[in-house]
Amino acid sequence: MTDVKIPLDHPRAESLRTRERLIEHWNKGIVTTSGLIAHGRGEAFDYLLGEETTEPALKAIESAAAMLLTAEKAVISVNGNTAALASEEIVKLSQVTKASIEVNLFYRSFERELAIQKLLENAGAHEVLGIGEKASATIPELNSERRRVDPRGILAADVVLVPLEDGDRTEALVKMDKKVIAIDLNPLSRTAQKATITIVDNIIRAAPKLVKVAERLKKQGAEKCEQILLEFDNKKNLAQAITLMKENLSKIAEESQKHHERWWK
Ligand code: PTJ
Repeated sequence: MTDVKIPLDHPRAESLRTRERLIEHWNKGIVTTSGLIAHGRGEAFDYLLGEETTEPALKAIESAAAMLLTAEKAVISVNGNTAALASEEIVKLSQVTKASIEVNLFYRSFERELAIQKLLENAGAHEVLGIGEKASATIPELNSERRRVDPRGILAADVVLVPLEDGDRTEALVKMDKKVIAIDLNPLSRTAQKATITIVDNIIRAAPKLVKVAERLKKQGAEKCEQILLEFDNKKNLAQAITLMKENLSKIAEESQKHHERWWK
C-alpha cells in the first residue's frame, strides 16, 4: 500500500482503491509493472463504458457461465492482475463450475507463480495447476512464456477462461479447437475479437456476477445452458458493446457542445 489516504467522498474513490490494490500486489510481486500499465488501458475503456456492466456484458456473462457449466473440462487461467483483483471470485467460480485453476503468466517467474498460488490457496483453492515444472506442455505456434501450460489443465481443456489476456494466446487456443472466454474492457483487442465469448467489462464487476449467474444456471440445468449458448452471437455482442461506447462518447460531445454554446451566448 502507498501512504495515501483516499477520502471516502472522493468522486473517484473506488477507482483509486482498485489502483491501491494493484500497487499492494505489485509490492508483493504478484502484479508485474506492465500489469499496472495494462490496468490504465483498461480504465480508459471503462470510462467509455460508463463504468458499469452493460446489457451486452450481462449477456456475455450469462453465456460464459453456461459454457463453463457445460464444459467437459474447463480451466480458469490466472495472471497477476486477475489474482490481485479477483482471486476470491475466481476460486468461487471454480467451485461452482468445477473448473480447474491454472496460473499462466506472460512475465513468468517461479517466485510470481508461487506468490499467486499462495494467494489463490488463501482464497480457498484446493489445487492450483501450472506451477513450475508442472507446466510441461506447450501451446504450438506461441513463442511467449504463456505457451507453457499444464497437461492436466489448459492443454486438456475444452473451455478456457482468460481474463485480461495479452493477445496471441487466445488465437492459438482457438486454433487448438478450444473455446475461449475472455474478460477484456477493450472490445477492439485481438483477444476480444478472437475469443468465443467476450465479456467487455471490468473484472472487478464481471467476476462476482459470473459467480452469481453460474450458481443460478447450475440449478436450471444443462438444457437451459445449451439454449443460452445457441442464442449467443459474440460478434453481434461485441458490436453492441462498441456501439454503446460510441453512444456514450456522442452524449459527452453533445453536453460539451451545449456547455460551449451556453458559455458563448
Ligand atoms: O501477469 P502477467 O505476467 O501474465 O501479465 C499480465 C498483463 C496484464 C501485463 C499482460 O497480460 C498484458 O500485457 O496484457 P495487455 O496486452 O495489456 O492486455 C490486457 C487487457 O486487459 C487490455 O485489453 C486491457 O484493456 C484489459 N484490462 C485491463 N484492466 C482490466 C482489463 N479488462 C478487464 N478488467 C480490468 N480490470
